[in-house]
Amino acid sequence: MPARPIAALAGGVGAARFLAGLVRVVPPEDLSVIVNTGDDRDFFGLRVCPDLDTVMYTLAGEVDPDQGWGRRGESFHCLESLRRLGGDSWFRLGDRDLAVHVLRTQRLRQGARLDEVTAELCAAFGVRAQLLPMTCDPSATLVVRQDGTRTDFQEYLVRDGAPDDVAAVDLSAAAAATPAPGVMEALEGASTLLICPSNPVVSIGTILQLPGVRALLERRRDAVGVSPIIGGRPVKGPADRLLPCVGAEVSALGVARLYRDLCAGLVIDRADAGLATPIEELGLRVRVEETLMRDSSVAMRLAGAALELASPA
Ligand code: FO1
Repeated sequence: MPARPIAALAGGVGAARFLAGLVRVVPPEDLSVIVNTGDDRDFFGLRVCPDLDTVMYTLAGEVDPDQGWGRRGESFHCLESLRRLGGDSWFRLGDRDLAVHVLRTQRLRQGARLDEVTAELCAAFGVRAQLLPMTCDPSATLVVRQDGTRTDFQEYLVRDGAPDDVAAVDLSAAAAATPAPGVMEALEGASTLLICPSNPVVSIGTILQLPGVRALLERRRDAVGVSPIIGGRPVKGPADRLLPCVGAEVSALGVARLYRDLCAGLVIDRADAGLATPIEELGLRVRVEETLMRDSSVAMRLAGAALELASPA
C-alpha cells in the first residue's frame, strides 16, 4: 500500500486535538499517525493504550471533551465495584472505555498484533486516518525518581500526581523495540512530516528512541513541529518536570533545540513571539500562531499553519 501523504508523531491530548483540526483541513485518508505506546500498561489483566485511545476517541468525536481523554458520557460502575472489592482504582477506567480494553486484550490473546487490533478498533469507531502504534513490542517508559526507584509512567503521572522528584526518564524499552509494521514506511513515504504538540520527552522522545526513527527524521530534516510549551509552561502534563531531565529549558526555545536536527520549522504560540528570532538562529523556520486549542477552529488554524510551514511557497 502506498504511504499516505502526511505522517505525524503523536502523544495524547495535545496531539489528539491538533489532529482533529488537521483532519478538517485535509482528507483523513491522507494521514498516518505514529502514536506513542510508552504510556501503555495492563490494568486488571487488560491492555490499556492511553495515547492510542485518546487519539482514536478524539478523531471519532467520542472523547470526553473536558478531560481530553476517556470516553464521552462515561460511567464508572465497574471501577467502583472493583474498588469495593479491594482492587486499585487510581486509574479512572470508565465502563465504555473498558469495553475497548476488553476487546483489545481478547484480540491480542488470539494472536493479533497491536497494529492490527488498532486498525480494527479504528474501523469500528469510523476513524479514517491511519493510527499506527509506534511498536507492537513492550516499550514501557519508566520514571527514575530521586530516591532511585523506577516507576511505571502512569504510576508517576496519575497515581503519584507527577511530583518533581524525577531524576531521569528511562526509555530503554523503546530503544530495544522494533517499529510496528508500517511505521518506517509511513515516515519514509510521507511528503509532509509533522510533530504534534506533545511532550517532547515522554511522547515524541519515546517514538524517536525506536531504532531508525531519529536517523530517518534527521536525514529528511523537513519535519514541522508544534511547541507544546506556551509562555514557559506546558499546556497539560508534566513536561516542565521532565524537560530538565534531558537538559532542556522549559520553553519553546528549549523545544526548538531538541528538534533542530529533525525539523525545518516550528510553530510557536503568540505568547512566545519574542523567541522567534533565537529559534530562527538555530536554522528553523518559525510561525507564530495561537496554539492553545480551546476549540476546533483554533485547532484547524494551527494545523493549517503547520502545513503551510512545512511547504513554504
Ligand atoms: N489521566 C489522569 O490524569 N487520570 C486518570 O485516571 C486517567 C485515566 C485514563 C484512562 C484511560 C486513558 O486512555 C487515559 C487515562 N488518563 C488518565 C490519561 C493518561 O494517563 C495520560 O493523559 C496519558 O498517558 C499521557 O499522554
